Amino acid sequence: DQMRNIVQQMPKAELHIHIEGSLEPELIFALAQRNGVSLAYASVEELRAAYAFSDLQSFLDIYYAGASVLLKEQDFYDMTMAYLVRSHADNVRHAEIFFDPQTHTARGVPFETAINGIWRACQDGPISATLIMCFLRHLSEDDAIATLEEALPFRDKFIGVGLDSSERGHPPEKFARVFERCRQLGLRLVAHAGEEGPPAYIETALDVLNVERIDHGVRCLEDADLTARLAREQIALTVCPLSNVKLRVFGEMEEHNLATLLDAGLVATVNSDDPAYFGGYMNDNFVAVFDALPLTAAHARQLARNSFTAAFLAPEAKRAFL
Ligand code: ES4
Ligand code: ZN
Repeated sequence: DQMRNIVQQMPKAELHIHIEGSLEPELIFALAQRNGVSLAYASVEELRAAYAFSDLQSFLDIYYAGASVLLKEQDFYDMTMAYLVRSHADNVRHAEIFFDPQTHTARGVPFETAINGIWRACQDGPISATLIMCFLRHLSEDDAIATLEEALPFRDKFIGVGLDSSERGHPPEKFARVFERCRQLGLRLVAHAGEEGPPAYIETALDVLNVERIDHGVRCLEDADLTARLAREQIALTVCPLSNVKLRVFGEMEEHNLATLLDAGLVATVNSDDPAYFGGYMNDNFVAVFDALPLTAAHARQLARNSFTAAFLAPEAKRAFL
C-alpha cells in the first residue's frame, strides 16, 4: 500500500538491532547441521512455533538457545551478512549493531571468533555498519569488566558499549564503574532502560552511566518530569514496536505510545530489535506501527530523520546518507 511504499523508499538508519536476534530459524538449523550441534527442536517449523513469548525472560531463554549454534568465525560472518543484505533491501543505509560477547565466551567461543566474524561482514556488506558491544546485565559487573579487558585488543572494531538482557532487578547503576571506564576510553554509551523496567532506570542510565541514547525507553511516559527532560535534552529513544508487542510491553500495537512520544517532541526512532524472533525487519516495524496508530507520512519522515540525528556518525556522514 501507500505507507509501505513511503517507508520503503526512505533512507534510514537502524540503531537497535541485536545481531544474535537476526538469526533466522533456517540459518539456526543450517549452522546446527554444519557444526554438529543438536537442537531441542526437530524442525524449523517446531522452532518457529516456540516463538510465543510472555515477557522478556521467556524470549531471552530461546534467544540464548538459538545462539548456541554459533561456533566458528564463519558462522558469525554468515549471520551478520544475512542481516546486512536483508536491511539493504529495506533501504537501511547505516546500522549500529549490538553484539553480546558474553553469550559466546560463556560457551567457550573465543571473543575474537565472534568479533572478527561480525566485523568482517560489516566491512564486506552492502551498507554502512558499526558495532556496539553489550554487557549482559544479569551477569556481574566484574564479568562485564573482564569482558571489556578481553575487548581492548579489538578497540578499533567497535564504537560503543550498551547494556542488555534481563532488565528488572538489574538497574543501570550496577554497571557504574565499567561504564565510567568505557567513557574514559572514548566509547559511545547506550543502555536498554524503561522497556520492562521503571522510569527510574532511564534516569540512572542517564545520570549514573552517562549514556547518550536510551534503548526502548517507552516507559518514560509514566514520569512527566522525565519525559520533559528527554524532550529538552533531545535524548534519543530507540523504539522497537514489534518487539514491544511480542514481549507484551503493550497488549497490542494499537496501544503503543510511539505517536505520543513523537508528539511530546522526543527523538524517537523505529528499530527491529531481534527481527528473526519478533516478526520483522525495519520496514515491517514501520508498517505495523503505522497501520495501528494515527501516524502520517510526516511522522515517517521525522522518524527517518531522527534515525540519522541520533546515529553515532560525523555530521558530514549523516548528510551524505540523507
Ligand atoms: C533484547 Cl528485546 C531485548 N531486551 C533486552 N535485551 C535483549 N537482548 C536481545 N534482545
Ligand atoms: Zn534490544
